[in-house]
Amino acid sequence: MATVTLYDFYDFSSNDGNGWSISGSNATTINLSDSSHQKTITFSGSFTQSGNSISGTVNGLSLSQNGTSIFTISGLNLDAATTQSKFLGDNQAFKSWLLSGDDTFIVNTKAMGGTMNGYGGSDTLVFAAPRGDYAESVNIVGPTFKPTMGSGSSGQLAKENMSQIVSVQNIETIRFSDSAIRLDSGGNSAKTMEFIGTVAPSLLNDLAVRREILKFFDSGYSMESLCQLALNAKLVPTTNEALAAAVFQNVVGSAAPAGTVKALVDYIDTHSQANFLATVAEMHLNVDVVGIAQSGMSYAL
Ligand SMILES: [Ca+2]
Repeated sequence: MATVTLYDFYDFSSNDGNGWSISGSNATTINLSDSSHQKTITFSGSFTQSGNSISGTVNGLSLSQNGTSIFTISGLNLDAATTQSKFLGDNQAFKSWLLSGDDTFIVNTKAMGGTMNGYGGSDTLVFAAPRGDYAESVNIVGPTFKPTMGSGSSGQLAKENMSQIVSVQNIETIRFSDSAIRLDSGGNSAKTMEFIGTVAPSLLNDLAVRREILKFFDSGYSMESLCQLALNAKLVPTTNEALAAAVFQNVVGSAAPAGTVKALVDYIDTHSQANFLATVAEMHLNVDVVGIAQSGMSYAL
């Protein structure tokens, strides 16, 4: 679980080239320079060096170019010998390994452009300003947002005060100072909207409710187990007839005909109230899951 602070744009899918050599080291720092002596990578931690072999622990990593910091990574806890071996191997495989956990990427520059790749884990890209500050320049459905979020968690984000487009890959959450967007389309964001749409559709646009429901799915609740929780808390009627009528009204938007209520009650009798709720939710009758897949789901912090 690393925290990456970007002082300039850096594409973690890129290749830094080879020819790195140690330019200085002590018990807490190892500096490496590339063959052109323009880039410096600094590993920080606690180290013991014996010839070319390094042992100990890596806690941080930073890259600078011509004396200007590009990024720093903190929060690492890596075996130094393994890190050395990975670093000397394939360049991209090293970054994929380094960023395989749940990482936070803090944007501390306007010089963003290109691809942000979070690799494995659940990764968050953080912008410093409130979402409202970006309302005219970053709008998830507007002209300056490039709505090409495909399946999974890829997409593009453009800011007016960033002249270039930021593409994200393997980034699950984009966070502003006051709200966030979850990009894991088909995952917990869609389930959150399906659940609210079934249980309390008047709250679909409540960003704080979305946050609270999302927490349940993020912590491992299934749709059916969360529906059971809603029943236990009496968020929905608990007699079969009233439940069937209420859920039909919620997802269809009009009262259910008597025959339909009877058919739904028959379903509940042979399954369960929670199973009925979950089954209806996963039909996403009143939730645009395609739109969520394309644009993500906004929620409150
Ligand atoms: Ca990651």
